[in-house]
Amino acid sequence: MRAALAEARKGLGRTHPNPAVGAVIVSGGRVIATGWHQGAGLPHAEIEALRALNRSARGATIYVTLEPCSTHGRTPPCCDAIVQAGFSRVVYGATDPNPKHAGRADSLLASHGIKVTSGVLARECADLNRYWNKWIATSLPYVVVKAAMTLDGRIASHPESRWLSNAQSRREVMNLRSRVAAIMVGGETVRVDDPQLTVRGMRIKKQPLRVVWTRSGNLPPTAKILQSPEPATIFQNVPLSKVFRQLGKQGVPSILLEGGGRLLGEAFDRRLVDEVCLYLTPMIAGGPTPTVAGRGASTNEEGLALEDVSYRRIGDDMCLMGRVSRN
Ligand code: AOF
Ligand code: ZN
Repeated sequence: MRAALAEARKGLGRTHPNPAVGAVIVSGGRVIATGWHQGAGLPHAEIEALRALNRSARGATIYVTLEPCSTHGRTPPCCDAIVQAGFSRVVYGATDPNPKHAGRADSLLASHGIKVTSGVLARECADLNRYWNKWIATSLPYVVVKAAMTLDGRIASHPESRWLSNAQSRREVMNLRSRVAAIMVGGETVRVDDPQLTVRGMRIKKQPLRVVWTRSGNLPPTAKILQSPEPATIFQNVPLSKVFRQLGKQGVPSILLEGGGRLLGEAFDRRLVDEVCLYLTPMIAGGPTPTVAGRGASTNEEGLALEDVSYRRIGDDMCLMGRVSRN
């Protein structure tokens, strides 16, 4: 299953609005084929592994990170292919949260005499697709906040900030961008920072959709985000929850919010954030540019608690990641 997870990771960020899935075929204790899902409309991981197999699958075991699908979507059901190929055993990790498939594979495969083991490394397998898991179950995108800030919580994104010269932090941000379907900023960030919001320095299949949330609609026509590769989508004067709902319906499973303070303030005030990724630079800025503005919390209890928090050192910077606690 670890090998199947490694296969699945190859698809991270490339499969929207489908999940990243990996599969490994094993016979006589040896891996005889591997496969991963490369994009919506393309064969599922199980089929990719079968295609890579240069012999019969009869009697073999297939390991898949996600429960094999059982109905027709853009492609035929993998359960059928597994039965036809003659596998004697299926081992999968996460149950498919897609209501069309959820929990149906076990009895379907068992009725053909196939031994099924589920839940192997289930946490890792589900975690890999945590963005997609939310979207497929709710039609709402998974919202990640990324911000670079000083120790006193001020925005640290201006070009001269030391953080931007930290090559590793930069690479990580590109990596994060490459895994989401859309990147969004507020109008003020466009006016002040004029960001490109593209993935650079790595090979990707498609640039994420770029989105601007603005109250005034007052954006400089020369702004980079309004130029190539494709002009940004602009939402003017639309409540944020409605923006997310609309993007979710359009097939955007994940959104990265990159500031500024007003956008993040609104997102946190309305409890629309699922995960945060903060880069802290050892610098005190002071002054009036909070990373997160908005109404804010008046008590600690009202504040948003994070869980599954990790702290990583990157040179002199620190990267803090955590998920918004739903309790
Ligand atoms: C994938 N890749 O390897 C597996 C998936 O429209 P389709 O035919 O591509 O079906 C998409 C659904 O299939 C998806 O929502 C998920 O529930 C299931 N399994 N999907 O994209 C895969 N195994
Ligand atoms: Zn499938």
